[in-house]
Amino acid sequence: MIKNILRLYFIMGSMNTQENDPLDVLEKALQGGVTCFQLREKGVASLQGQEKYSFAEKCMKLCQTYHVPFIVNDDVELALALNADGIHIGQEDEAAALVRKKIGPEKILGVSVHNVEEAFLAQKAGADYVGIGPVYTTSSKEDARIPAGTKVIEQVAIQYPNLPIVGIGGLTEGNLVPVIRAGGAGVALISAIASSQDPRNQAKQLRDKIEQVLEKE
Ligand code: 3NM
Repeated sequence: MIKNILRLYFIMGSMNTQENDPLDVLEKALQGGVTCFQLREKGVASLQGQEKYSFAEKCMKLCQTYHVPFIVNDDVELALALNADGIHIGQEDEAAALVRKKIGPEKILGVSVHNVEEAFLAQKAGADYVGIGPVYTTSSKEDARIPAGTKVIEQVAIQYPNLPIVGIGGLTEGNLVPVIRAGGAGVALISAIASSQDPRNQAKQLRDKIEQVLEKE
């Protein structure tokens, strides 16, 4: 179940779409076939307070229209206030076990990890999936680590075959195949869709590519 929603995992904040309307980009991405959406309203120029809440609510409603899970990055209070489908946290955010306690057993919990040990701890704390990256160089995360290729994905997939993995960082239609071959259930990406002039078609092409590769695995 979780593996299916990780196939094409779109992440975006209102600051990621340049001159385009972020809600329009999100709707087109949903029409193109993204399987999950994470609101990552973070960093310079991100919305705060009531503006953030209101934008998040609009994103969630769009996701509901297209029956796509809506995940909130790092803001447990917002996720609970909206009754979002889940939350995604990094290693620097609140501890995963505490977040699991706050959100209860039903909501999706994703945790960013960078090695086998962190993956083990995330699973133990109740994570439904782990995000592993950056696979390639990314310009969408200010404090991104050094790109690690697909090595960690492969190691975690071998050690924990039942823990769903999504690869992240610099992924495009042209370079995503190794992530799936390494054992990733899917790819998470921001700019490939958010910076595209044709997000619907871009999402569709990405989704088609992923389905093709998964069929062969
Ligand atoms: N997390 P793009 S890389 C949000 O390595 C995020 O954990 C990363 O954006 C990690 O698809 C990243 O534009 C940014 O490279 C991904």
